[in-house]
Amino acid sequence: MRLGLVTLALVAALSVGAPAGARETKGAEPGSNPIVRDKFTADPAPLVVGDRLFLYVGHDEAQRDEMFNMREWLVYSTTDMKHWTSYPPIMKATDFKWAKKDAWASQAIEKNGKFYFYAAVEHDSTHPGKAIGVAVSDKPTGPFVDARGSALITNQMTPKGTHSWEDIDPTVFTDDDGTTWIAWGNRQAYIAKLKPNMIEIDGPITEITPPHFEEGPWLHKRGELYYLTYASLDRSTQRDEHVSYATAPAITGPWTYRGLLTGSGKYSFTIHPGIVEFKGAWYIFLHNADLAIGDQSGAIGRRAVTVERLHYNADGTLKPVVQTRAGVSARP
Ligand code: FUB
Repeated sequence: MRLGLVTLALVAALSVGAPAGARETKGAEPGSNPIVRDKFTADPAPLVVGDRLFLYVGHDEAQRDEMFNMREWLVYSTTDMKHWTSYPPIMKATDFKWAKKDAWASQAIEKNGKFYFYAAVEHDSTHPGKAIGVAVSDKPTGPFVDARGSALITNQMTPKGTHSWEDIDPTVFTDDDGTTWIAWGNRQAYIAKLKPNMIEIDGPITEITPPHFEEGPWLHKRGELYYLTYASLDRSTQRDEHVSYATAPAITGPWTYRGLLTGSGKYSFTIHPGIVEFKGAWYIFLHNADLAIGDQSGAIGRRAVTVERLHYNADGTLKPVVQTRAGVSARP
C-alpha cells in the first residue's frame, strides 16, 4: 500500500467494491475462484510440503468503510487444488509481543525440519513503523511462536526509505546452495541473506527496486532463471495495483524487468502474487475483492484469494495471466 491518511478517503471513495450479494458462492465448481468463501482473505502465500499444498493468508475483517482490520493469519491446505481444508488461526499479530497490530502479507518456508513464518506487522513505539518478525513451528499448520522475541527487520534498518510502512511483505526463498534469502518492501524493494539459523540477517541489505514496484514481492526459481514478481503500480495510467515481474540469472541479479504479468484484481486496489510448483504444474495465487458474504461486500479490506495456472514461454518468460472465476476448475 502506498496510502497516506489523506488518500485513504479517496481510495475508499474510488473502491466501489462488489455489490452485496453479487457473488454466487453456493454450489460453486470445486477449484473455482475465490478459494475461500466463508471468510475474507488476502495476501496468499503457498508452501508445498510433501503431497500437500498449504496456503497462508491474512484474515480480512474490515467493517463498513474501515480500510484494513487484520489481526491474524489463517492457513488452508489441499492435495488436488480443488478441495481445501481449513485449520485454526496459526498466529495473531500481537503474538509478537513487540508488535501492536496488522497481520499483513507474510510467507512460510520449511528449513531443517522446522517451519519459519516471516510476517509483516506494525511495531510498537520502540521501533516506530512497520516491521518483519519471524515465528517458528514444528508443523506447517502451527501454532507459530515468535522465534526471536524481537523484530527481524525494522523501519530503522532501511533508513533511506521515505515512509514508515516500507518494511512489509516478506518473501523467502532457499537457493540451490541452501542459502535462504529474504526480500521485502513497499515502494523500495530490498533483499538480504538469512543466517542458517533463519532468524538473523547475514550481511548487507541491498535495494533491488524494479520498475513500478509497489509491494508484495515474491521470489521463485525455475530452471536456471530467478523470478521477482510483485504488485506494481504505474501511477500515470493505473488506478489499482497490477502484477509485474523481473528475471535474473542469479538471486543477486542483475534483474531484468519483464513487464506486466496480470492486471488488477476485480474491485481491489491491492493484489498480491504467490507462485508455486505443485504436482508438476505451476500456479499463481492472487486476491481480488469479488466476494460478498451476507450483506458484506468486497472492499479494500475485504478481499478473497484466487488461483490460476501459470505458464512459461520457451525462453522462460511468463505467459500473461487472465484472472477468471473458473480458476483451476477449468480444463488446462
Ligand atoms: O494486506 C495488507 C497489505 O495490503 C499487504 O501487506 C499488502 O501487500 C497489500 O495487500
